[in-house]
Amino acid sequence: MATAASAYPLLEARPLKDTIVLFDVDETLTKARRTVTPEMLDILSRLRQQCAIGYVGGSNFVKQQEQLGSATVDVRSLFDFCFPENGLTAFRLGEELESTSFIQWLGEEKYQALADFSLGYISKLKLPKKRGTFIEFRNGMINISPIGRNASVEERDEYEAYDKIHNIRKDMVAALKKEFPDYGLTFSIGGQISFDVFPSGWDKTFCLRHVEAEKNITGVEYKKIHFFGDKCFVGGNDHEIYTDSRTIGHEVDGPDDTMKQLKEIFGL
Ligand code: M1P
Repeated sequence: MATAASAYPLLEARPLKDTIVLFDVDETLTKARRTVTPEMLDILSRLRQQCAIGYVGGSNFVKQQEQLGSATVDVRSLFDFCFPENGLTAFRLGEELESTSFIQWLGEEKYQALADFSLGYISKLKLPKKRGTFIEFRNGMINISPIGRNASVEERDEYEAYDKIHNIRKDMVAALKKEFPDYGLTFSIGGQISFDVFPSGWDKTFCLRHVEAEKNITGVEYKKIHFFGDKCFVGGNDHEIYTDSRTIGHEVDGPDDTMKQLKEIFGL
């Protein structure tokens, strides 16, 4: 699988070396859970000749490899910075950085109470369909899905429409907040069928520490940190980084809009 990034100037030699552009994944670089288009890859490649680029997604690395990479292309070769799970796992120029553990932070006992309550809550829900994997245990967070992560694309769409009417996830998040008020957790609805659970503060702004650390590695200080995302509203999983004082936020309405805005801003 291709991993080399040699087709691009060194970070310190890019024409806009004080600039980095970060992207959300679903509905920003790709349609939800779909693969990236050649057109998007082309525009990202041209942008990368000018400045550093990275993505920051809620999903884990495996899913981002599926969506942004391919069987022959390692996603880490396409971006200078890859930030799965909000940057709780991180790669710089293909190399893994120190990762941060959800279970170490929360502890086994509290985690089991949370998992047991969630599974009990889901067991009482009446939904059009239930599938499997109701809790996905990740490195830096857990992901809870009332229908289950094994749902097919069609089942996802059906669930999402049902959820919009019946507020399944919103109500479940409210119940979790009520049950565990002192856990210090954030519950973030970022996709179609699930919500992410992580310690408060471990939202997408978490990745900015890796971006800021570049000045200690190559001396490059990112003074302009652009962020493109679609869920920038309060409660959306792009909100914190979109409104952070360190970033220049751009709200998009799907991948086509991302490409349109990139062309306008960077003259690509
Ligand atoms: O990237 C947004 C979200 O994508 C997935 O959500 P869903 O499966 O509900 O569509 C998940 O990977 C979630 O963690 C992530 O935040």
